[in-house]
Amino acid sequence: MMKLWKPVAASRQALLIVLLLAISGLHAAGRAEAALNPGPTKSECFISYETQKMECAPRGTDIQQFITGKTGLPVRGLEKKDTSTLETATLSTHILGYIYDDNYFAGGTLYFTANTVDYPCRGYSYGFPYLGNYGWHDRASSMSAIQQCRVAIWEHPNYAGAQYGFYYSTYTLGPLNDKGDSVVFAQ
Ligand SMILES: [Ca+2]
Repeated sequence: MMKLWKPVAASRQALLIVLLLAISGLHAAGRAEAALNPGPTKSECFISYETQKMECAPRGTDIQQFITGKTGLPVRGLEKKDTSTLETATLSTHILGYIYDDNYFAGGTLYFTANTVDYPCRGYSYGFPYLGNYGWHDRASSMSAIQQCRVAIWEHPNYAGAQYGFYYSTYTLGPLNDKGDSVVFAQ
């Protein structure tokens, strides 16, 4: 028994060290990935047309409360499916639509908003001239608009180069997949 004990103890110790090394390696890999891919994948972000600035909250935050907290206005348009019954007549922050990291409306999501009394896009258009300002240079792969809006994306900043849209929603950006730099929401 004594002869067997030492080798077993040694191999257990070795196994423990290997496990610890593996775990610390996984942690290091996780940190590296987080450093390379910051922002929207870890959070919910919206861009206000009025300020052209992006505000982000940790993923899982109530986005309606978060946007209201930033704009000081009630939020309309988060009800993605039924847009016909939305009430207006008070100044509100309206969701215009979304762009997504991946095809089929998946992955990181970026919200776009505008403050208006009426339905947004009814006679108005809302431009966001450079997605690179928000970490979305050549990144979007699908997009959707809500209420009475449609959305288009352009290859370059300031609505230059190839255009894809306008669409109410599109699960692909076709030739502009991972190549879009500016968007407009309009009727
Ligand atoms: Ca993408």
